[in-house]
Amino acid sequence: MLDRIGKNLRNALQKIATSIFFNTKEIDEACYEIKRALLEADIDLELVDSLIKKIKEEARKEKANREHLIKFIHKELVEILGGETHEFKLEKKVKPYKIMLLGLYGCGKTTTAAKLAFYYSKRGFKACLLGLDVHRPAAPEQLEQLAEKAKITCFVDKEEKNPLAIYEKFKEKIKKFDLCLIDTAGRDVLNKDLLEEIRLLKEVIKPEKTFLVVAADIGKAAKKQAQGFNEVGIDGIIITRMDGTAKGGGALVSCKETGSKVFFIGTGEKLHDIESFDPASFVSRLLGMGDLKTLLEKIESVSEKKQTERKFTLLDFYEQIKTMQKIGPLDKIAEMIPGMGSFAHSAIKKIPNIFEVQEEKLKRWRYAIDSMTKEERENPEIIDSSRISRISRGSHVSAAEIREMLKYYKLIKEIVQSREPRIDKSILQKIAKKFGKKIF
Ligand SMILES: Nc1nc2c(ncn2[C@@H]2O[C@H](COP(=O)(O)OP(=O)(O)O)[C@@H](O)[C@H]2O)c(=O)[nH]1
Ligand SMILES: [Mg+2]
Repeated sequence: MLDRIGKNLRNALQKIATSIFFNTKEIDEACYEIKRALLEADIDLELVDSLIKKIKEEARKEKANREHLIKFIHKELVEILGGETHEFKLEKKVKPYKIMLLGLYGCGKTTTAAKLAFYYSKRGFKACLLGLDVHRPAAPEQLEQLAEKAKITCFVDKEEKNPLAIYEKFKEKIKKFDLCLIDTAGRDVLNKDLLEEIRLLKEVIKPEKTFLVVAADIGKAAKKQAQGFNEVGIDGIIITRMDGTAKGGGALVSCKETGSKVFFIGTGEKLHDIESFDPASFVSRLLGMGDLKTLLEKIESVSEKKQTERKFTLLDFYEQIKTMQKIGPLDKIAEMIPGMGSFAHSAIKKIPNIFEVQEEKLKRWRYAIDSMTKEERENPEIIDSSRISRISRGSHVSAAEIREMLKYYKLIKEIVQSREPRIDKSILQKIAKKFGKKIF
């Protein structure tokens, strides 16, 4: 899922981010790729079409630009894949906190029970497993094996055929644990028999939470399952096998549509292949932008400021460099800088070390900035040799280093302020000349 849909979406966004002319043709091409990626992920055609329509409308708006559009696409994807940030929190007060897993045959209940027990035991909860799958002959052994690997206490009964009797048998023992993951039996299809069994189990055991487990491969069919199981009441969904199929997108969308939240996703067969699901960071990762949020916010604030005062102070510069250091790597940043066309982008990549300022150096720059007057910070152009000597004495930073910082400042200022008009060849040639590098 992540690999494929992510790659296709990333291509589309790259197109937008690095387009030289922000025109209809480029937007159409990007939209076509987004559409293809989402359909491949088994997301409903109608939904995809309405998203594409929204993107095109947004792109036509007067204030539209690359950053805005990328942010818009991100926001819309988050909305259809899960909406607001939500997190499942275990309450330590209830003991044992019982989580019951439901689902059809082969969806990953048993594996997920063990994964979750492992997940929470690593987070300081004393967890145990309770096997109530009396339908599959090998179910207790499978759970035991997984429990052994995870070093988790496991309660199973290989003879007993009544799940409630098994529960009664271990009821007292599980009270010693913070958390008990309950594995239940599935069926080939969702039928009355299964729903009755679950209803009964829920009534007697009264689990704190009941999660439906679905495999990502079923794509948009997850909707029907989520609706069906909701008859007995579910508190959330876990989607497994997100690693093996592109259809996870469809599964996520369908779950969202039923009003159930997806709390975890399974991303492999191993015990640690489970992660808590947060729509916003999931989409950011999908789009290959580790910290898209921070970066976009930064761009936004810089752009807003520019519109009102069109000033770029040394402190802005300092913050910019710091953000770039945090976000890295360079090529990703370059794509996101306002006004950075693909031409400028590829040229910037050829200038080594512009943004790779060392932590130590950055500290000394800060000392120098702190030794300046307010006027100097806001209008670094006025800093001449005598001012440099004074700042150097006051901050114990060498004059050469202050000069170097001012050189960087001018460069970044040029890039940041060149949004309208965009960076063109002449600016890059100027930059190249300053740094004595041949980049063309
Ligand atoms: N690749 C992958 N395989 C998984 C994942 N979760 C479960 N499986 C596999 O799916 C198969 C069925 O899982 P199982 O837990 O036995 O399903 P159950 O019948 O619902 O209990 C097993 O081979 C698991 O190893 C996952 O997140 N990724
Ligand atoms: Mg099982």
